[in-house]
Amino acid sequence: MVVDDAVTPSVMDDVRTELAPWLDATPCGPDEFSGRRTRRTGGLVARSKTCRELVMHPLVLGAAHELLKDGTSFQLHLTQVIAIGPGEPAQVIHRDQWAFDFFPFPQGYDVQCNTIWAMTDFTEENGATRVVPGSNRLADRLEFTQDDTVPAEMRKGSVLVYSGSVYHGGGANRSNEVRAGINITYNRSWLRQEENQYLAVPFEIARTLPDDLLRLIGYARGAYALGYVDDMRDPLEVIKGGGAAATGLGDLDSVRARLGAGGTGGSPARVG
Ligand SMILES: O=C(O)CCC(=O)C(=O)O
Ligand SMILES: [Fe+2]
Repeated sequence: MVVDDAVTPSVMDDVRTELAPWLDATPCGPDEFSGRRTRRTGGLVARSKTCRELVMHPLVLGAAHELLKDGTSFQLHLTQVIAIGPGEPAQVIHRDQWAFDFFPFPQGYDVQCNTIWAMTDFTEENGATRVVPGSNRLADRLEFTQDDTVPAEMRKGSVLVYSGSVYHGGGANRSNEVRAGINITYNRSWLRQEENQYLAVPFEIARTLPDDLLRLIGYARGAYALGYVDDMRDPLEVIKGGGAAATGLGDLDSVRARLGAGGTGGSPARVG
């Protein structure tokens, strides 16, 4: 699904200004999947204030909540500017959830909600993301050709939202310009994050971030107990101190409600 003009183009100009030193310094990818003419720049929560707003965009969080609401919570999975240079061939068509060691999640059970924000216009010619529509309902480990796909063309400031089960890939860039997108993805908080937020966001920066963003990037317990610190302390309490969060395990009432509902939902998902 593409949400047209989710932010104004000037927001993307701000991102570019904030990230300029890192974008310029990023080398091209080491292999075909990363793209030998493609630069991938991460650490966006630490490096760009405006990217924090994209990470927390209510429309996207709403979509992630809706997709993953049968679980207790979700978290930020990765942040990455993907700048596809001229002459880059099309990326192999894949599912992003294959990152989890190709675990065969049950059909219809999504573990990831993904976005690609258009930092430049996305056109068929410059390498707009190629998507196989409806492929979240198909079997796993399928192979597709580019003919099976459609380009997610969109204006700068628009955002493509897709689940980890949708087959897709970066398009071939047949233009003379760089196609830049901001890949920001979310996953169930009982899974490992692809980008290590604890190391990508230096502690000195992390402790200045608002609580809701910190929880989303991983300073929270996933489900009931995952990710507590030493004497069952809440990670937010550890980083901020001063009773920022109650010490103890997760929200037991919500866990009980889920058990009561047969362990298949029944309680609202929390962000973070
Ligand atoms: O840049 C794009 O359009 C998509 C890239 C992609 O799907 C990936 O690297 O996993
Ligand atoms: Fe992908």
